[in-house]
Amino acid sequence: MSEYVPEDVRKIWLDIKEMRIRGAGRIARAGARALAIAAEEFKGKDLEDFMTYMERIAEFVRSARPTAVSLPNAVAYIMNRLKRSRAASLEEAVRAVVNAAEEFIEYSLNAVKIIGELGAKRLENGDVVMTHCHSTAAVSVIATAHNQGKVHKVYVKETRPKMQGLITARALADAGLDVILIPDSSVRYFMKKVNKVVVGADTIAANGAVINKIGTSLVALAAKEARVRMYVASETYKFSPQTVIGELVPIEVRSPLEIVTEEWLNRNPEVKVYNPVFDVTPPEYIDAIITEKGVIPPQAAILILLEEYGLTLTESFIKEPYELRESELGE
Ligand code: RUB
Repeated sequence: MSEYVPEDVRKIWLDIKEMRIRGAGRIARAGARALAIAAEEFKGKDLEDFMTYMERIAEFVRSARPTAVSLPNAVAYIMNRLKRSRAASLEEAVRAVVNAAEEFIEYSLNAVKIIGELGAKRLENGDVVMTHCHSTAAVSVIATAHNQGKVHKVYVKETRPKMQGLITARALADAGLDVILIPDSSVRYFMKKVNKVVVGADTIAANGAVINKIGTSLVALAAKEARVRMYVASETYKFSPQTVIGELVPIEVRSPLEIVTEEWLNRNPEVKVYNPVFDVTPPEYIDAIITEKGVIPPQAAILILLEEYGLTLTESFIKEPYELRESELGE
């Protein structure tokens, strides 16, 4: 019983690991869904067994993509709600997990909409935008600004090796924008043709540094040189509480087989292939971080962290349930 992991939870875990589910927001929502499924599929009858089982499931879900902070933050949100529910029966405990997961997912989806509205205010009529990788939050900003008649043209970087730029190109073309897909290596060449950069974030550190898909820091460098404004769209659950206590954000390194074939590797045994998939953009390269709680300078990241997680950082990072502010939805 204690080793039991429901099939659907294993499937979500594998989908995250193998990047069929990807992007920090989607990963967090999938993690929340996995916890709800696990709770509903618990086979035992005892509340204490359930609590132990959920701890183990939480650890399992977190391990799917260990460097994406949105995932442990989503899991912590739900597990804290479970603990604080002081459930007196198994049924109450299951309900507490399912409710918290649904609440997190709803919050997360609304946050993306709010970010779209707030971010679009930073874009002006006639702006030409560049973006990198595929970020739902960044797409929300660009598409909202397009709906408001401000932005018509966007340069989308292909984002090797996994080519997430193709997903972005499709999404923004569907939203009605003129999309120009460009090679990663052309970022400096095209920077003279754009006047705003909008990207997403995997993780935001306490000092305002942004960890996002490899190549983001080069976009930021080129933007700074060309005096192009650089905006990062990020939900607050991507801010990393561990960085407040001095932890560094680990950078995920993936398989060389995302870059070359196995056959090529075997033919060239003396060549090492290294595939880090995120990089760090220092705060001084970022004009603003657009969150669902407001647009902040990167240096104010610590304020978001203190508001969200409190001054005392313990194993339980999230102190209060998120509150939705309907007025910011712009609907
Ligand atoms: C995706 C990536 C995205 C952020 C934000 O990397 O770096 O920019 O996760 O995405 P990967 P979103 O494809 O390796 O997961 O705004 O959708 O949360």
